[in-house]
Amino acid sequence: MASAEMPAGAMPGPGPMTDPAKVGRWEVAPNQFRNLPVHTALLHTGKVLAFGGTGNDPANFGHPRPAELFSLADGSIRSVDQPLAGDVFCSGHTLLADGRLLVAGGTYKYDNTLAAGVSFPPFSGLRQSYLFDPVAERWVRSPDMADGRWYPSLIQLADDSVLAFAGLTENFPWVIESRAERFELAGGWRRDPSAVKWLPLYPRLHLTPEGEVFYAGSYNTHYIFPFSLNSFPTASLDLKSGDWRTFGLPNVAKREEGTTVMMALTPPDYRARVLLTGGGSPGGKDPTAATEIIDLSVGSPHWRSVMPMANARYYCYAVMLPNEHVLVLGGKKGERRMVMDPKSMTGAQPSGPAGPMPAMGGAQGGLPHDPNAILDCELFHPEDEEWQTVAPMTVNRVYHSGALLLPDGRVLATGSNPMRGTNETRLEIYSPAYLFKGTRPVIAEAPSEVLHGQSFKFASPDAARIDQVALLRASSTTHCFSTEQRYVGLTILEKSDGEVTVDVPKNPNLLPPGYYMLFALTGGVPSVAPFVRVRTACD
Ligand SMILES: [Cu+2]
Repeated sequence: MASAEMPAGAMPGPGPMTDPAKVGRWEVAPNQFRNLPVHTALLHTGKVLAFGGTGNDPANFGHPRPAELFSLADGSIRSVDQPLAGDVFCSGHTLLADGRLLVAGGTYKYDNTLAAGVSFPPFSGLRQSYLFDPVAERWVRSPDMADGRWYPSLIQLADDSVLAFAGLTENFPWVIESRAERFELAGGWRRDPSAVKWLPLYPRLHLTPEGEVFYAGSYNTHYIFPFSLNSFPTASLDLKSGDWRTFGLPNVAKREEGTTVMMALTPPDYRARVLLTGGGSPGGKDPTAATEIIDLSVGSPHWRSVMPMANARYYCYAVMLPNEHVLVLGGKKGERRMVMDPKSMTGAQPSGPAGPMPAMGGAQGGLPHDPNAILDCELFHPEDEEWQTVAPMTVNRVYHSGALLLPDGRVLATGSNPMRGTNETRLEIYSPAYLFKGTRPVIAEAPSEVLHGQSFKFASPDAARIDQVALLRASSTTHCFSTEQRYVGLTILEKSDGEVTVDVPKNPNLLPPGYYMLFALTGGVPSVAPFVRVRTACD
């Protein structure tokens, strides 16, 4: 019998680890970036912006590499051929209410030398800031910050102002900046006296429904002198009073290069819970699988240990999915520094398909596999607080990588920079199991803008079957986290023939203004999401 006619039963069927309806499936995209995508953002125009400035390569200093745009519609990638005056490598960023990306800080100088042979700290921070306009697809320079910031976190607040926290400053003594600065489109940057605190580099920050800025106990502090790890307990800033409430260290406190995410905020109570997982101690020692949840809706919030991941991960990403599950991907166990020693590799991976020649120096695309890199991905199920191992990636994602939810319900993984000048430029896209479970509901038509505190209707031929509706924030990410990733469930008020009516929460701290993906689900299977702009009635 010719193999083409072989009955299905004669072949081994898909096992639990290969059945896409159970574990999903990864696919490497046909095109790849030219430059290292240290920073990525999902734009409401259906493109992913990727940029890395000098991309951790001092050879590029003085001529940072251009940003690139990956089109979700046709998979093409093009450069934004617009040189910037400053180096946005290791900047902070967040999307604004109008869909522009605010980028601030970055690299002012590589490899500072304090004394002969002593390099400390290795970087100093840029004061510049930029806005990327997704419609014009151009950068516009914004006013400078008062302080340089290398590894800052930017967080958008309910009024569309942005706070920049932490970062190494421009000049000696390069202290980790304790003063936050606030950005407003109308007035640029000013120091914010209500937000003073020593925070580690790239503090994982989340805006709570109560309007507080919550520091979730993970960071990227390679250099904690003169501060000890114990100086950075989990804490929450009341923006009105300027007071920080501290909640102590996580149960496993060494969380460098770990990740945090605000879990799904769902009606009626929209309880705020933050998930913390992965990380380790500086240099990649003590990688952990430990996972903890803090419930910010209770009187005395505290970290509660839950089931650990199957893999310890130093560098990893958490991506909120439309069915409330959290996908964790990437990272590695073992030391942070990876030697690109052929003897330590387990066979070369196929390099990416033919395309434009990569432009940066050093090894490109198709990097060999580091045996310490974790290819298996894991899904956290919030209903029983258990992890499920799902389909493995084929491309390593370690330092300077990224991951974003896409409006079609898939997840994009980008970047990886195991050592200077060695750049992973392939993109790999995950289709979760829910895309292999039958017909997806369809949103035929939705409003382009909705208002806080008002209901709206969207058209769907599947209206009667829709049992879950959620807004997921279009977000930007770098260095293992995103301050703006957010899942806000909507109450279904009415389902009629071909139409669903839902309620938009009134509270802009719960639902900060900006672009969201509107997902409708039936039995956990999501639609493709149109972008919807959430506005406050008076903005
Ligand atoms: Cu970095």
